Amino acid sequence: PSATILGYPRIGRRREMKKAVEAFWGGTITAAQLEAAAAALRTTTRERLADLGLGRTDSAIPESFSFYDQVLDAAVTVGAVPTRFASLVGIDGRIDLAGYFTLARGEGDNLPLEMTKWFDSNYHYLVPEIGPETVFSLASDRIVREFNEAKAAGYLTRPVIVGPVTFLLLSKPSDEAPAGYQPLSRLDDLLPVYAALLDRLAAAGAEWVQLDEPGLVSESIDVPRVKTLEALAWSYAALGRLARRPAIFVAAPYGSLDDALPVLAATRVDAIGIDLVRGTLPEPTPGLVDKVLVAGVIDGHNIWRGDLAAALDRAVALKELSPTVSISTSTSLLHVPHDVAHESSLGAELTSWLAFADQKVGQVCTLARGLSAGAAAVEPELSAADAALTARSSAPGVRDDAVRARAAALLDSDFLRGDYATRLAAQEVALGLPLLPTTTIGSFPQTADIRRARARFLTGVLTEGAYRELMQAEIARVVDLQEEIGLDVLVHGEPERNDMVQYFAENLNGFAVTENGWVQSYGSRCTRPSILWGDVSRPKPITVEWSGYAQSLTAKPVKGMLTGPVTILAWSFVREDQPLGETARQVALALRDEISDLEAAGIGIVQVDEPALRELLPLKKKDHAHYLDWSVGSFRLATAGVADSTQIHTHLCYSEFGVVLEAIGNLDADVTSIEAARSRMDVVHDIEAGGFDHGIGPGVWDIHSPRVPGVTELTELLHIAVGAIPARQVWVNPDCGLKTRGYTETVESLQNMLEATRIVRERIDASV
Ligand code: THG
Ligand code: ZN
Repeated sequence: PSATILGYPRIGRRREMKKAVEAFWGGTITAAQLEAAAAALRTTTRERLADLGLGRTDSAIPESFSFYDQVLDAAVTVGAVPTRFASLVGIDGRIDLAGYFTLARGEGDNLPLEMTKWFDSNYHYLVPEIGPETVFSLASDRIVREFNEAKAAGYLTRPVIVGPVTFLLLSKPSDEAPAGYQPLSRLDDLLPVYAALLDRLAAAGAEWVQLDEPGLVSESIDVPRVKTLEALAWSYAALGRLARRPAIFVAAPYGSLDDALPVLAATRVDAIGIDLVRGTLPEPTPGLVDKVLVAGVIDGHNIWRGDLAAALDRAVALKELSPTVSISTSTSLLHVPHDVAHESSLGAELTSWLAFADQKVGQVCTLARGLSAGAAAVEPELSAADAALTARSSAPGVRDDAVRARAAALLDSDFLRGDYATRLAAQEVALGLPLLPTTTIGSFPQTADIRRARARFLTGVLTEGAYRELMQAEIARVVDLQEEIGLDVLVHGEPERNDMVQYFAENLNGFAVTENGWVQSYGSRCTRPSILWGDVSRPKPITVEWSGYAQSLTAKPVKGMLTGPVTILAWSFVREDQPLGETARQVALALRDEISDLEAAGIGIVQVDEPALRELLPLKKKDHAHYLDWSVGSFRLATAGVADSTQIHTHLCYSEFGVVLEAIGNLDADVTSIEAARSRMDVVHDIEAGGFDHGIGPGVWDIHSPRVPGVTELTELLHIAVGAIPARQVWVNPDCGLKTRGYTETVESLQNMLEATRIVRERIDASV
């Protein structure tokens, strides 16, 4: 096909799939009804993509549907079900829909597959578990059935599956695997299953199959590069020589293939997808001239309409390397919302700068015409995009001279606090906290009442004054509760926030929020990323009133709660017309003012959360230093304006701290809370080895499950912490915010946490 996309959103324009899947979980619809809803969505998607210009019968339309996650789909297709879930597998080796969801969500004591971030996106995939006991087989024909379903409706579509190399690179060793086990060692056993699948697809009439291999683009996985390249060569030599197979399209989104490109070019694959948005134009490479090159020139990861003429130029340049070039998106469109036309409140101007999934499909088709018939044939579309870009560059708010002047005048000293020993002494005097201070991460459960009040305020049923009173009543309740439980550092509970990023986006200049711009985060869960389109500034204080109110109710310190610049960027759609570091500085300056106002209002502790610090870490090691420089710098810029006596906290989650441990030290926060309970405090040993000397709160309660941790368990975890790290550095807190928890388990768990702290404090006192 001359035009294609690597994948399309699968949650539904009105989040139909989210609703259907959750209805199935809740028992209100049957598996057959859920299958019917999914089939209806796939039908709508194919029709829509054909209407937008993709070919109906030339394999241009990808079959990229998933009920939950594409990596889980691949695991189930090749029969990689962990032993603890063996009972879900029928005698025919298959797993039904309910069993599939059990792998994703767990059941009783059987924990689900682990969830982690998909490359440098905000999408989470499920981590397959592979060990010597894993028996690979073609255990699901869902992919073949979906192809046949399309065929019956008159479409020749292109099945999509995660490729074998990436599948094993993303897997982790199973519980049964010996130490040092590498899932990649099972490649020879896995390839026959992919071969069998390709044979079945060819028999069904598939002309092309898409194997997603983003694992080739990333270096941040602990397999030596040579091993990855060997696996790549071996896999596609094996699949390439199959007697009966569809043409093979290997897609490599999220960056440059680099040294993997010559390896791939030397195999018998028929097409290679090259990300020309994140990656660069490849050098002439032997073998490439015989491949179809799929030019990923439309950004699948962001929502800008962009420079269409430049995108066409890149595709034309690719034609130097092979005569056969197709136009595509750089990644699956999974990362962007469905349709700009669903937004009514963004304003005509901002809307004209945007392209969501459907608009991007249109752009791909336009460029395909341009590539075959010449730029002149699509001149109106290219110049309309250019005009939008020109208008955008000079639109009010995109550039704010005051913001730029302030950023340009920053001095090195604006990024530096005084030395830690002096700060520690000043904070001891100012705060008077006990050994092993107890606190929470910030949010308390968001009850149905809170959500209802917000909805009523937004629709005008509640006045602002009435809404404020309800939120204040909630804050007062949460402060009382924390005093009763006996916590040392209190929080206001964040009832006023819908989402920790969207809330700040709504209150800062330079951001817009969407009404329907839902993007899948994991499973049925979605977020609505904000759009950061202009220079960022703070029209007025945001959180001061809420935190100040909480502080007025108690003699204990109340911790102010902010979201850090990196996380605000990571979970928004960010402008691409300036370096991320520059945008991060603007956000940091706005937060710096907020922190200064909090300080002036008597708040002596401020937490600036950066859960996404790890997520934006570039996939190539050579880019790490630059990223860590601006990301850590923006945090320091936000926080370095405070007095020595003001205590700065930060919170990070989503594990894999190893790679960013040094950066965590460089944040120079007085106290850092991290996720640790699920790994039984493993991370404290890294912290000990790293010589980290500031305050640290390894989470003792895994808040991701409703389970209440007992006093004995919590005491043991605290002992591990104070065994590895000097007790004067240790804080006691849960793993993460409590927003999604219920009150019953919250109160019980916090009470147990306080009791465990009392026991450990006593033992420490007795031993000195
Ligand atoms: N905020 C934002 N991005 C995030 C998180 C966040 N990305 C990473 C991580 N946290 C993702 N986790 C979640 C957790 C819960 C939900 C979504 C992502 C969730 N969403 C609701 C749903 O789909 O039903 C909708 C929420 C709403 O109504 O606003 O529960 O915390 N920005
Ligand atoms: Zn967290």
